Amino acid sequence: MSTELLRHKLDRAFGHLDVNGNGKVERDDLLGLGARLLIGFGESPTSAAGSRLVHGFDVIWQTLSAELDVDSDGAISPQEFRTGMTSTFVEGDRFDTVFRPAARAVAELCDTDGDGAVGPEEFRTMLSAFGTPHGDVDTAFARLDLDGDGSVSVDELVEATRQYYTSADPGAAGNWLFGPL
Ligand SMILES: [Ca+2]
Ligand SMILES: [Ca+2]
Ligand SMILES: [Ca+2]
Repeated sequence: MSTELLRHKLDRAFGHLDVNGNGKVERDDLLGLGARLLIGFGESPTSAAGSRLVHGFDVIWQTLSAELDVDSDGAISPQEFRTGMTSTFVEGDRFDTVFRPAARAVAELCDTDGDGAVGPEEFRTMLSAFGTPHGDVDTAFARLDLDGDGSVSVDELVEATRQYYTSADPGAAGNWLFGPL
């Protein structure tokens, strides 16, 4: 177990969420990330999959601001993020109620043909929304495709998300969700 590893992953996650790069995570960042995913997949925000995603990101923002924004300035600083993510989702075990539905909404958006599996192209579209360099995407996909059949199931993707944000196990496949650490 490595708390250093988890801290490193959370710092990277902060970078994913700070979409406009101003050093803090605000509501606009979450909306921006959701919009990037919708545009990437050509999905309307009012479709069933689109509205699940928009709702999921809204719930995440509501929760992050309620739990993590300790000084109530409407923004989450890197320090607030690191401390709050650990107490709320790693030790506090709130992942399943808050993150899991949003992770599932993202995974289902990626599964464009609805067969329960995400292929390399769909995965590439997802990771480009999170800013992962193109050269790292195939490495990440190979690590997540545990049985090597060329696809990652929606369930595996949701579990990988949980591992990325909450696991301190250096051997967790989900550490590779956004490419090499
Ligand atoms: Ca920001
Ligand atoms: Ca704050
Ligand atoms: Ca597979």
